[in-house]
Amino acid sequence: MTAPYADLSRPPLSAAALSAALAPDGFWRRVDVVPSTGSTNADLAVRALGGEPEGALLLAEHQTGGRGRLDRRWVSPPRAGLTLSMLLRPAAVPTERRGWLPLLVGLALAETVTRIGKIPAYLKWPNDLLLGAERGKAAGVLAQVVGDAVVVGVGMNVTTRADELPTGEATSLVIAGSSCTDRGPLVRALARGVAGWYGALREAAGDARSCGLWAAYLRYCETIGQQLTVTRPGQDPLAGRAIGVDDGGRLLLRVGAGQHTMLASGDITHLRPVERTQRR
Ligand code: BT5
Repeated sequence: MTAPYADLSRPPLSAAALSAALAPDGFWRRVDVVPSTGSTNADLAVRALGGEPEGALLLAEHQTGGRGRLDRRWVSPPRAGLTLSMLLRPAAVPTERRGWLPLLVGLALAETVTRIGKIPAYLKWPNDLLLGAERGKAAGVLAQVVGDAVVVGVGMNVTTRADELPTGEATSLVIAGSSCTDRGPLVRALARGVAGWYGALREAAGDARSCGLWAAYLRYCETIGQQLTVTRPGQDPLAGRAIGVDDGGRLLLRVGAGQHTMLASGDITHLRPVERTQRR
Protein backbone atom coordinates (compact mmCIF):
# COMPACT_ATOMS: atom_id res chain seq x y z
CA MET A 1 0.00 0.00 0.00
CA THR A 2 1.29 3.45 -0.84
CA ALA A 3 1.37 5.81 2.09
CA PRO A 4 -0.84 8.86 1.41
CA TYR A 5 1.89 11.08 2.79
CA ALA A 6 5.49 10.36 3.55
CA ASP A 7 6.07 12.18 6.81
CA LEU A 8 3.91 10.85 9.63
CA SER A 9 4.67 13.90 11.76
CA ARG A 10 3.07 16.07 9.07
CA PRO A 11 -0.41 14.69 8.43
CA PRO A 12 -2.55 16.45 5.83
CA LEU A 13 -5.34 18.87 6.67
CA SER A 14 -8.93 17.82 6.09
CA ALA A 15 -11.17 20.38 4.42
CA ALA A 16 -14.23 18.35 5.41
CA ALA A 17 -13.25 18.30 9.09
CA LEU A 18 -12.40 22.00 9.09
CA SER A 19 -15.66 22.92 7.31
CA ALA A 20 -17.70 20.84 9.73
CA ALA A 21 -15.99 22.42 12.73
CA LEU A 22 -16.25 25.99 11.49
CA ALA A 23 -19.67 25.94 9.79
CA PRO A 24 -21.74 26.30 13.01
CA ASP A 25 -19.97 29.60 13.78
CA GLY A 26 -21.57 31.08 10.68
CA PHE A 27 -18.80 33.17 9.19
CA TRP A 28 -16.67 30.63 7.27
CA ARG A 29 -18.87 29.79 4.32
CA ARG A 30 -16.37 27.78 2.31
CA VAL A 31 -13.14 26.00 3.30
CA ASP A 32 -10.82 24.49 0.70
CA VAL A 33 -7.54 22.65 1.07
CA VAL A 34 -5.42 22.29 -2.06
CA PRO A 35 -2.30 20.09 -2.23
CA SER A 36 -0.21 22.70 -4.02
CA THR A 37 -0.56 26.12 -5.56
CA GLY A 38 1.55 29.15 -6.37
CA SER A 39 0.07 31.49 -3.77
CA THR A 40 -3.17 31.22 -1.81
CA ASN A 41 -3.38 35.02 -1.76
CA ALA A 42 -3.17 35.16 -5.55
CA ASP A 43 -5.82 32.44 -5.88
CA LEU A 44 -8.25 34.14 -3.53
CA ALA A 45 -7.62 37.50 -5.21
CA VAL A 46 -8.84 35.96 -8.48
CA ARG A 47 -11.91 34.60 -6.74
CA ALA A 48 -12.53 37.99 -5.09
CA LEU A 49 -12.41 39.68 -8.50
CA GLY A 50 -14.96 37.13 -9.69
CA GLY A 51 -17.36 38.44 -7.04
CA GLU A 52 -17.16 35.68 -4.45
CA PRO A 53 -18.66 36.74 -1.11
CA GLU A 54 -16.59 36.94 2.03
CA GLY A 55 -16.02 34.01 4.37
CA ALA A 56 -13.78 31.90 2.12
CA LEU A 57 -10.78 30.18 3.67
CA LEU A 58 -8.22 28.65 1.33
CA LEU A 59 -5.37 26.50 2.65
CA ALA A 60 -2.51 25.04 0.65
CA GLU A 61 -0.39 22.11 1.79
CA HIS A 62 2.40 23.63 -0.26
CA GLN A 63 3.04 26.90 -2.04
CA THR A 64 5.48 27.20 -4.91
CA GLY A 65 5.36 31.01 -5.11
CA GLY A 66 4.36 32.14 -1.61
CA ARG A 67 4.49 35.91 -1.30
CA GLY A 68 5.66 38.20 1.44
CA ARG A 69 5.30 41.95 1.51
CA LEU A 70 7.17 44.08 -1.04
CA ASP A 71 7.63 41.20 -3.49
CA ARG A 72 9.44 39.10 -0.93
CA ARG A 73 8.88 35.37 -0.60
CA TRP A 74 7.35 33.09 1.98
CA VAL A 75 8.90 29.61 1.83
CA SER A 76 7.82 26.54 3.72
CA PRO A 77 8.16 22.78 3.16
CA PRO A 78 4.94 20.87 2.35
CA ARG A 79 2.63 20.47 5.38
CA ALA A 80 5.23 21.91 7.76
CA GLY A 81 3.12 24.93 8.53
CA LEU A 82 0.02 26.88 7.66
CA THR A 83 -0.19 28.73 4.38
CA LEU A 84 -3.70 30.08 4.07
CA SER A 85 -5.71 33.06 2.90
CA MET A 86 -9.02 34.55 3.93
CA LEU A 87 -11.45 36.58 1.86
CA LEU A 88 -13.08 39.54 3.60
CA ARG A 89 -15.43 42.22 2.27
CA PRO A 90 -15.25 44.85 4.98
CA ALA A 91 -18.00 47.19 3.73
CA ALA A 92 -18.87 48.10 7.32
CA VAL A 93 -15.31 49.19 8.10
CA PRO A 94 -14.41 52.65 6.76
CA THR A 95 -11.41 52.55 4.41
CA GLU A 96 -9.22 54.61 6.74
CA ARG A 97 -9.71 52.01 9.49
CA ARG A 98 -8.97 48.92 7.42
CA GLY A 99 -5.35 48.95 8.56
CA TRP A 100 -6.75 47.03 11.52
CA LEU A 101 -7.62 44.01 9.37
CA PRO A 102 -4.09 42.55 9.11
CA LEU A 103 -3.43 43.59 12.70
CA LEU A 104 -6.44 41.64 13.95
CA VAL A 105 -5.22 38.59 12.06
CA GLY A 106 -1.84 38.94 13.79
CA LEU A 107 -3.67 39.21 17.11
CA ALA A 108 -5.67 36.06 16.34
CA LEU A 109 -2.39 34.27 15.58
CA ALA A 110 -0.84 35.37 18.87
CA GLU A 111 -3.95 34.34 20.80
CA THR A 112 -4.02 30.97 19.03
CA VAL A 113 -0.41 30.17 19.85
CA THR A 114 -0.81 31.31 23.45
CA ARG A 115 -4.03 29.37 23.99
CA ILE A 116 -3.44 26.23 21.93
CA GLY A 117 0.36 26.08 21.99
CA LYS A 118 0.62 27.32 25.58
CA ILE A 119 3.71 29.42 24.89
CA PRO A 120 4.14 33.19 25.06
CA ALA A 121 3.71 34.95 21.74
CA TYR A 122 4.63 38.48 20.77
CA LEU A 123 3.74 40.76 17.87
CA LYS A 124 6.07 43.09 16.05
CA TRP A 125 4.04 45.83 14.41
CA PRO A 126 2.36 45.44 12.06
CA ASN A 127 1.90 41.70 12.41
CA ASP A 128 4.96 39.49 12.62
CA LEU A 129 4.44 36.73 15.16
CA LEU A 130 7.57 36.30 17.29
CA LEU A 131 8.31 33.39 19.62
CA GLY A 132 11.00 32.49 22.13
CA ALA A 133 13.66 34.43 24.01
CA GLU A 134 15.32 35.29 20.70
CA ARG A 135 12.03 36.54 19.29
CA GLY A 136 12.24 34.45 16.14
CA LYS A 137 9.68 35.06 13.44
CA ALA A 138 7.18 32.19 13.32
CA ALA A 139 4.48 33.79 11.20
CA GLY A 140 3.77 36.68 8.89
CA VAL A 141 0.63 38.26 7.45
CA LEU A 142 0.08 39.67 3.98
CA ALA A 143 -3.03 41.78 3.29
CA GLN A 144 -3.96 42.73 -0.25
CA VAL A 145 -6.78 45.05 -1.31
CA VAL A 146 -8.68 43.59 -4.26
CA GLY A 147 -11.41 46.04 -5.28
CA ASP A 148 -13.68 46.27 -2.26
CA ALA A 149 -12.39 42.97 -0.88
CA VAL A 150 -9.36 42.35 1.29
CA VAL A 151 -7.45 39.08 1.02
CA VAL A 152 -5.44 38.36 4.15
CA GLY A 153 -2.82 35.62 3.98
CA VAL A 154 -1.03 33.90 6.83
CA GLY A 155 2.14 31.86 6.76
CA MET A 156 3.04 30.14 10.03
CA ASN A 157 5.82 27.65 10.71
CA VAL A 158 4.51 24.75 12.78
CA THR A 159 6.68 21.61 12.60
CA THR A 160 9.45 23.27 10.58
CA ARG A 161 12.90 22.18 11.75
CA ALA A 162 15.79 24.61 12.13
CA ASP A 163 17.53 23.29 9.00
CA GLU A 164 14.36 23.92 6.98
CA LEU A 165 13.90 27.55 7.98
CA PRO A 166 14.84 30.15 5.37
CA THR A 167 16.64 32.57 7.68
CA GLY A 168 18.45 32.47 11.03
CA GLU A 169 15.80 34.85 12.37
CA ALA A 170 12.95 32.42 11.79
CA THR A 171 11.49 29.90 14.21
CA SER A 172 8.55 27.51 14.39
CA LEU A 173 6.04 26.32 16.95
CA VAL A 174 7.87 23.03 17.45
CA ILE A 175 11.20 24.78 18.04
CA ALA A 176 9.58 27.21 20.47
CA GLY A 177 8.09 24.35 22.51
CA SER A 178 4.45 24.59 21.53
CA SER A 179 2.36 21.97 23.31
CA CYS A 180 0.33 21.53 20.10
CA THR A 181 1.77 21.12 16.61
CA ASP A 182 -1.36 19.59 15.13
CA ARG A 183 -2.42 22.00 12.40
CA GLY A 184 -6.14 21.20 12.60
CA PRO A 185 -6.76 22.75 16.05
CA LEU A 186 -4.47 25.64 15.16
CA VAL A 187 -6.44 26.46 12.00
CA ARG A 188 -9.74 26.18 13.83
CA ALA A 189 -8.61 28.51 16.63
CA LEU A 190 -7.14 30.99 14.17
CA ALA A 191 -10.23 31.02 11.94
CA ARG A 192 -12.53 31.47 14.94
CA GLY A 193 -10.32 34.20 16.34
CA VAL A 194 -10.29 36.09 13.06
CA ALA A 195 -14.06 35.75 12.64
CA GLY A 196 -14.61 36.96 16.21
CA TRP A 197 -12.41 40.04 16.01
CA TYR A 198 -13.56 40.86 12.48
CA GLY A 199 -17.19 40.66 13.59
CA ALA A 200 -16.43 42.91 16.54
CA LEU A 201 -14.65 45.46 14.33
CA ARG A 202 -17.51 45.46 11.84
CA GLU A 203 -20.11 45.97 14.56
CA ALA A 204 -18.09 48.87 15.91
CA ALA A 205 -17.92 50.41 12.40
CA GLY A 206 -14.15 50.01 12.46
CA ASP A 207 -13.60 51.54 15.91
CA ALA A 208 -10.84 49.29 17.25
CA ARG A 209 -10.91 50.94 20.67
CA SER A 210 -14.58 50.52 21.49
CA CYS A 211 -14.63 46.84 20.47
CA GLY A 212 -11.60 45.90 22.57
CA LEU A 213 -9.34 45.11 19.60
CA TRP A 214 -6.94 47.96 20.25
CA ALA A 215 -6.29 46.95 23.88
CA ALA A 216 -5.99 43.26 22.99
CA TYR A 217 -3.52 43.98 20.21
CA LEU A 218 -1.38 46.17 22.48
CA ARG A 219 -1.14 43.39 25.06
CA TYR A 220 0.82 41.31 22.54
CA CYS A 221 2.60 44.04 20.59
CA GLU A 222 6.15 44.52 21.82
CA THR A 223 6.89 47.38 19.44
CA ILE A 224 5.31 50.11 21.56
CA GLY A 225 7.90 51.83 23.73
CA GLN A 226 10.78 50.56 21.63
CA GLN A 227 13.49 52.60 20.00
CA LEU A 228 13.49 51.44 16.40
CA THR A 229 14.53 52.03 12.84
CA VAL A 230 12.12 51.87 9.96
CA THR A 231 13.02 51.04 6.39
CA ARG A 232 10.68 51.77 3.51
CA PRO A 233 11.35 51.32 -0.18
CA GLY A 234 12.71 54.45 -1.85
CA GLN A 235 12.88 56.44 1.38
CA ASP A 236 15.57 57.20 3.91
CA PRO A 237 15.56 55.04 7.04
CA LEU A 238 13.75 56.61 9.94
CA ALA A 239 14.70 56.33 13.60
CA GLY A 240 12.33 56.94 16.46
CA ARG A 241 10.46 55.60 19.43
CA ALA A 242 7.15 53.84 18.91
CA ILE A 243 4.57 55.43 21.17
CA GLY A 244 1.25 54.02 20.02
CA VAL A 245 -1.07 52.66 17.38
CA ASP A 246 -3.79 54.95 16.02
CA ASP A 247 -7.41 54.45 14.94
CA GLY A 248 -6.25 53.36 11.50
CA GLY A 249 -3.79 50.78 12.82
CA ARG A 250 -0.83 53.01 12.01
CA LEU A 251 2.24 53.17 14.19
CA LEU A 252 2.78 56.48 15.96
CA LEU A 253 6.47 57.28 16.12
CA ARG A 254 8.28 60.03 18.01
CA VAL A 255 11.16 61.04 15.75
CA GLY A 256 12.52 64.03 17.67
CA ALA A 257 11.63 66.50 20.40
CA GLY A 258 7.96 67.26 19.84
CA GLN A 259 8.02 65.65 16.38
CA HIS A 260 5.81 62.75 15.50
CA THR A 261 5.02 60.75 12.44
CA MET A 262 2.54 58.00 11.53
CA LEU A 263 3.53 54.87 9.68
CA ALA A 264 1.05 52.87 7.65
CA SER A 265 3.66 50.35 6.57
CA GLY A 266 7.35 49.65 6.72
CA ASP A 267 9.85 47.18 8.10
CA ILE A 268 10.92 47.92 11.60
CA THR A 269 13.87 46.77 13.63
CA HIS A 270 13.67 46.92 17.40
CA LEU A 271 16.95 48.46 18.58
CA ARG A 272 16.69 48.03 22.30
CA PRO A 273 16.62 44.46 23.61
CA VAL A 274 13.08 43.71 24.69
CA GLU A 275 12.45 43.35 28.36
CA ARG A 276 12.15 39.64 28.86
CA THR A 277 9.16 39.87 31.08
CA GLN A 278 5.82 38.49 30.17
CA ARG A 279 3.29 41.28 30.31
CA ARG A 280 0.25 39.09 30.41
C1 BT5 B 1 5.37 38.27 5.51
O1 BT5 B 1 6.04 39.07 4.64
O2 BT5 B 1 5.80 37.89 6.58
C2 BT5 B 1 4.03 37.83 5.00
C3 BT5 B 1 4.02 36.35 4.67
C4 BT5 B 1 2.67 35.90 4.22
C5 BT5 B 1 2.74 34.51 3.65
C6 BT5 B 1 1.37 33.95 3.39
S1 BT5 B 1 1.43 32.24 3.05
C7 BT5 B 1 -0.21 32.24 2.54
C8 BT5 B 1 -0.44 33.53 1.80
N1 BT5 B 1 -0.17 33.36 0.39
C9 BT5 B 1 0.91 34.04 0.00
O3 BT5 B 1 1.40 34.04 -1.15
N2 BT5 B 1 1.41 34.73 1.05
C10 BT5 B 1 0.60 34.56 2.23
P1 BT5 B 1 7.35 39.88 5.01
O4 BT5 B 1 7.14 40.65 6.26
O5 BT5 B 1 7.69 40.62 3.77
O6 BT5 B 1 8.41 38.77 5.30
C11 BT5 B 1 9.00 38.04 4.25
C12 BT5 B 1 10.38 37.67 4.73
O7 BT5 B 1 10.26 36.70 5.77
C13 BT5 B 1 11.24 37.01 3.65
O8 BT5 B 1 11.95 37.96 2.93
C14 BT5 B 1 12.14 36.10 4.47
O9 BT5 B 1 13.24 36.84 4.99
C15 BT5 B 1 11.29 35.75 5.67
N3 BT5 B 1 10.66 34.44 5.49
C16 BT5 B 1 10.31 33.77 4.39
N4 BT5 B 1 9.76 32.60 4.68
C17 BT5 B 1 9.75 32.51 6.04
C18 BT5 B 1 9.34 31.52 6.96
N5 BT5 B 1 8.78 30.37 6.58
N6 BT5 B 1 9.50 31.79 8.28
C19 BT5 B 1 10.05 32.94 8.73
N7 BT5 B 1 10.48 33.91 7.89
C20 BT5 B 1 10.33 33.70 6.56
